[in-house]
Amino acid sequence: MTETSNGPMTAPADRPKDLPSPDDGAVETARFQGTAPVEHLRGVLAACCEASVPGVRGRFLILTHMGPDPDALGACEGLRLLLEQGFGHECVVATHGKVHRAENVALLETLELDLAEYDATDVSAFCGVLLVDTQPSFRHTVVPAAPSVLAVFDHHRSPQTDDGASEVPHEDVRIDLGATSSMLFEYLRDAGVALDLRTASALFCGIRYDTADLSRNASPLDEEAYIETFKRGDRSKIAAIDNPPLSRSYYRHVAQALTTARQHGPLIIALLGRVENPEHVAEMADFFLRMKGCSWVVAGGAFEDSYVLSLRTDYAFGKAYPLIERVLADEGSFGGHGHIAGGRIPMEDPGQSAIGSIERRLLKNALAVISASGEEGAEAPDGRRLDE
Ligand SMILES: [Mn+2]
Repeated sequence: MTETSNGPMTAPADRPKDLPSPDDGAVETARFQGTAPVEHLRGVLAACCEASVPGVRGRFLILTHMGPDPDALGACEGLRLLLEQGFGHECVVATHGKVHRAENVALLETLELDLAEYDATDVSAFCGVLLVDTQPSFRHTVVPAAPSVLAVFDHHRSPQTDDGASEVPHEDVRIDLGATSSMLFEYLRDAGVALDLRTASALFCGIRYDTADLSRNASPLDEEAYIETFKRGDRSKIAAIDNPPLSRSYYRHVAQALTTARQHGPLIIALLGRVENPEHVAEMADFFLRMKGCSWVVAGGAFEDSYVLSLRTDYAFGKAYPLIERVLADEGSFGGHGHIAGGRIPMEDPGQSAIGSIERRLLKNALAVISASGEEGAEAPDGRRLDE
């Protein structure tokens, strides 16, 4: 999940449209001293096997961030196939945290993914941990103290990649990639492992989700992976995952969001108070971004002991990451890439008054971005209702 990582700060500029995004331009790819990534990984895992005792030798644990999205799940499935079919190891994929979003639940159920509960997993039964679509230092990522993390596959920027220092023997972080699933496609391709229906479908859904069908952040590898995994995937299942049944609470949140949201010039802001499902915050952000005249959306809602924030920008407007940094103004944690960003503010007292004061601060910060950029809409502090 991009929406939970911390990252180095970029200096705010006056106009959000002109802000450089931290993922602009820079391409950081682990090179492994000229060795192909898949061969480097093979060597790291083989060395781990050699150094470990017979009971755990050759058994690896694959983990990702909490509340995994399709790219995280797709990459887990790709890595599972690589370890089992490419390297002849055993592995378990374990997830942490409930999956809420309808598309993600549909992916799990339709493809019948074999996932273990992290909390019910005996980590001492493995000789090493591999992490996908996140990094050990990111929030909302749980890694055991032992065994150690041997490999990281990710496309999110991180403080670690900036200084080049890492204790992970195989760290493949490519911020020029649209999806971690594309990276795992490359490993499987280079290892000569044939994609089965389930893995191809899972990888495809991951690439589709993170690149919006190659419309954003898509590199040539993402394009190749998208096409090849679609060819080999189960098309009726892929279609079913894309149009999942929606819960009644989804429609309740649509109604609530429509009455709560306000338009301030190019911004729609929908701060929903308490929500029944944290994924509805991101869903409402996507929903409002489609409105004509809307260039960016800030949606938020309180779930359990956190206030969850989602920010979206349209393609012409600019990157989401520097905007969420300014909307949060040093509260909580945040992350993002391209036109998507998310944040989370921990709440010690999740009562109505605490939620209200967080929402007032977020609104004030978002309006300050608009007035700094000279956009119309800042002079009407209450904004415009969407049903007017
Ligand atoms: Mn991803």
